[in-house]
Amino acid sequence: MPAADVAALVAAAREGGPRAVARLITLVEGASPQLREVMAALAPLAGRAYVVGLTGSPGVGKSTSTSALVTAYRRRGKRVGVLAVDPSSPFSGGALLGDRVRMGEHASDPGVYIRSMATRGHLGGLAWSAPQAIRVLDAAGCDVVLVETVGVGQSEVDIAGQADTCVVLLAPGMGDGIQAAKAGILEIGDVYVVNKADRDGADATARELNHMLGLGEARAPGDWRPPIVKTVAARDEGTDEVVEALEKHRAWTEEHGVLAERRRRRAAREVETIAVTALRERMADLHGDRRLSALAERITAGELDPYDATVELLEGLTGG
Ligand SMILES: Nc1nc2c(ncn2[C@@H]2O[C@H](COP(=O)(O)OP(=O)(O)O)[C@@H](O)[C@H]2O)c(=O)[nH]1
Ligand SMILES: [Mg+2]
Repeated sequence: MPAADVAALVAAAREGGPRAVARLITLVEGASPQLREVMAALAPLAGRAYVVGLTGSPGVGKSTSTSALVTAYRRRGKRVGVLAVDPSSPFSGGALLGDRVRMGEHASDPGVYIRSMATRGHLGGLAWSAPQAIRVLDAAGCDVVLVETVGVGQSEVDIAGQADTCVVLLAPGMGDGIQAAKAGILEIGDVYVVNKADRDGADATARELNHMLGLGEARAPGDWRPPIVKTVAARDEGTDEVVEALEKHRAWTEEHGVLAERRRRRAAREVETIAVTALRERMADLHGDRRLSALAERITAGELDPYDATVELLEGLTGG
């Protein structure tokens, strides 16, 4: 691909050009040679969007709920970005095909950007590319960015760490209650949604969840108590209550300095990820490198121990 005119792309994206937004995301997720130029151009524009993460087991209704939330925010006149990340899917399409169908109703809406990421095996993984895609949507003027991810706990994308507000979805009859404790979702949810409330067991799931959330109660007055909202996403029931809960949480995080703290932590983690990725790249370049074999020789000759050798090696790696 020929080099992109980054300044023109960013300007077009800010005007709401969907193709410019798509092209920018492609540039940042693919580690293109222009990645740094793009990120530098975006830096002063980002930080305005409200980032909402939605997570939960496959099939609980994340995509359906996301689509309903898009509709709700559009009704409120907000521009919305959607990032659907599925670290478990090796295909760009397969697992997300259903999402594309569900998101279909928003496809022609110029106030909505939808992007799927299923780039497993990418150097640095999604933890590396998701924040950059979020930043593009943010800079493009999205008021809200909804990030759908699968797989709480073992996910490459720690969505709780990437979002301003993290929504954990459950559904009755999926054994979620027991899984919840295991996967540690009781710590990450700012808002809990029991979807599929049209099915038996929704009240029991909500009760169980409430009980489990209550057990960890060591909250000071003024602390955030995650609400539990029951929804039927497939019929757009309860969506307004979810939006209300999100807005409340957002206001709370702003008031208590939590939002600023979360964003700082997010930035720190991002730098860490980029640094580790860069270091790993340089390590990979070392195979067959003379520096490494020279160190190895000194170790086998008893002149150097592996720890001192590592210090020497790392100094050489980071110096350049
Ligand atoms: N009965 C019922 N089914 C739902 C509801 N929300 C979503 N579904 C269905 O559950 C299935 C999985 O939904 P999806 O949004 O793809 O779940 P995801 O894997 O978490 O993204 C789909 O067949 C949806 O139509 C709901 O509120 N009630
Ligand atoms: Mg989905």
